[in-house]
Amino acid sequence: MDIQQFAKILDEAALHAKSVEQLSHQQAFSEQEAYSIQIASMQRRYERGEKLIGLKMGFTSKAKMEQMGVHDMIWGRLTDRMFLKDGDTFVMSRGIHPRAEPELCFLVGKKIDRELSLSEIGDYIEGVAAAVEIIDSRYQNFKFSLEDVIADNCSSAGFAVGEWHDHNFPLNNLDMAMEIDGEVVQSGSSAAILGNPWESIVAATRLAHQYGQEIPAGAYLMAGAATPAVYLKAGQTIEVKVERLGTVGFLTV
Ligand code: OOG
Ligand code: MG
Repeated sequence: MDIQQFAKILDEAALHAKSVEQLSHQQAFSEQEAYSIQIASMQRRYERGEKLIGLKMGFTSKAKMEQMGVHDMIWGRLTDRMFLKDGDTFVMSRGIHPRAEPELCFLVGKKIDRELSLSEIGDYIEGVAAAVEIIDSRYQNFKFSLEDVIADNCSSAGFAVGEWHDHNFPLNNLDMAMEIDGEVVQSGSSAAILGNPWESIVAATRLAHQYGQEIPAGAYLMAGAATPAVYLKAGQTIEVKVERLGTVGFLTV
């Protein structure tokens, strides 16, 4: 199979906001190969000047796995082009069929170059914040296999992070809600994220290490959505509210 060719298809789909057929319909490929396609497509972005600024976990909640019909955790890469400041505007025409989902984000304080245990992880993390992720599958109808979505950098398209907070309190049972134009469209608990969002960060260190990706100090780590994602339309105000962590959001045009 041609890793570079698949990487180009996905990169151009994202660049031109034009959906493509699932790659796995053309040819089956393994999870390992899917991560190689992800790296090759990200390489094309780095060559255009995008900078890697963090990693994200996906399918760390049952709600997300059930919504998308997949059954394993995945991880992807976040770049500076995806970053939104709180209150920023997301231009819908930059995406194909963008959706938003409520998350938590962690700030890495010290370089991580191995798998960390739950008891170690707090020492490497400097802060935690309410976050909202924008996902935008490059595949038609937002439909994919696990391998397809990995190759597509886990649908990553944008993310906004609220104010950083100290993390020395339990994160395993915080109310989380997403509002669109002031109406609650999704609500749940941080417990939906692997029972405890710290487990997602442990998994991120394991997977990053397994695939040879160092996590530098200053990196953002998105823990994965607590609820299903919701399609966006132009002219909306999206806000995620997390107990003890506050609010973060963006507008669409
Ligand atoms: C894949 C991305 C999954 C999450 O938080 O679970 C994800 C998708 O749903 O298209 O970001
Ligand atoms: Mg997500």
